[in-house]
Amino acid sequence: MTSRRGFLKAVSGAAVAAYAGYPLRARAADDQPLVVAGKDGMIVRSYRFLDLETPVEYFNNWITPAPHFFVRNHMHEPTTFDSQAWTLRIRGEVEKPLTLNMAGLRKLEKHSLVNTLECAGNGRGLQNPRVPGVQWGRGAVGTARFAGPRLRDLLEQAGVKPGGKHVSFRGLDEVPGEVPPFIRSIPIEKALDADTIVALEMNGAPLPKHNGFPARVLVPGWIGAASCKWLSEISVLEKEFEGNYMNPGYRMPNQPVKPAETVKSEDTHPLTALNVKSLISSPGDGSTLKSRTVHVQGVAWAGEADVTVVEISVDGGATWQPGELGHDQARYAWRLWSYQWKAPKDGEYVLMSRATDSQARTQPPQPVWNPSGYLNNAIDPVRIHVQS
Ligand SMILES: Nc1nc2c(c(=O)[nH]1)N[C@H]1C(S)=C(S)[C@@H](COP(=O)(O)O)O[C@H]1N2
Ligand SMILES: [Mo]
Repeated sequence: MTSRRGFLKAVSGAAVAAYAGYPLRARAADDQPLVVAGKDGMIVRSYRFLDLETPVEYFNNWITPAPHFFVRNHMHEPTTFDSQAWTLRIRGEVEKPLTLNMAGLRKLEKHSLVNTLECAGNGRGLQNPRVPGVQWGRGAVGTARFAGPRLRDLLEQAGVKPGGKHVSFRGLDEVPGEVPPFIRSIPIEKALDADTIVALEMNGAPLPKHNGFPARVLVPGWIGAASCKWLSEISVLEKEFEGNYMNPGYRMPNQPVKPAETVKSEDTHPLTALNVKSLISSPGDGSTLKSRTVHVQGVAWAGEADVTVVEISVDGGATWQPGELGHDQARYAWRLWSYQWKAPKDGEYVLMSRATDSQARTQPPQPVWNPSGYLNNAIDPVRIHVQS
């Protein structure tokens, strides 16, 4: 937890001025976890490199509007956004290294898909004991329609050599000081998948700056970190990229570990697809309801798998009833869900939602603790007070 004083020290002066569009508006008392509301009601988790979280009550649409889409930056966003001068290089284990420009990319067939993007660290701040990193609550997730050419069409133009087994991406973000650049790779199979694209558009408009303008990779169903923003270079590699953001970053222990244990690198694996997970967007945690008729709603997603059922509990997890899934659906996209409930009497209730997917995965009651707080998909309790 960051105290108010600590926070004000951290963001005083330059950082605040740099993000003048994100004024400080609301904050908790000194002993409370820091919550700063920014532009469009977004929660500011970091100003140094902009990290914006979506308040859960915004998750009542299948498509998240761009101003409400979370932002996760590891470094400074690029300062120039000239899509005319912008080029994308393809190099490495290819027959014919290429440099494409925007016009070249627009000539390729456009593929469009709705994808739920979630940061691997979403829910990190809810892990106990606390681990270092951005203390995300629940809202480092969102769903958008992404469109652009298929990565495989680009790779086919360049001609992947038989030895090409992984594909790495580099963006134009500005690397501060000693920090290594944000480069990660994905296996060639996922790179050649018909749904992996170089996205030029989000929700029918050019990508917003914060979300990777003019181009980003979109690796559907996988952790957000796979989808490199401000894309400038694609390299075909013989083996997985070796760098900070592949190892030790974004890895999960093969076996559960306890907080004090150290984990050897060889006992870990890189994160790929997202977990099964759900959230209650309404009613809000801690809210008082004036009616006993309660409309519970939220979202549920499962990465590369499909959500099969969302169950709701109104008694703190003792009993569960199936909710109703929304009509909007697409592979890799979350489902809206809802549940109508009549509270038998006034009082305090604990609501929970629990999603299960086509791989028979279901949400655990408690976070599966890990040293970097990744993929927290624990069932989340929402406390309400009914006072009709
Ligand atoms: N170049 C670049 N790409 C990046 C990042 C970054 O810092 N630099 N952050 C990654 C992470 S960790 C996530 S979760 C997603 C977030 O995408 P968004 O900011 O569009 O929500 O972008 C990924 N792509
Ligand atoms: Mo992330």
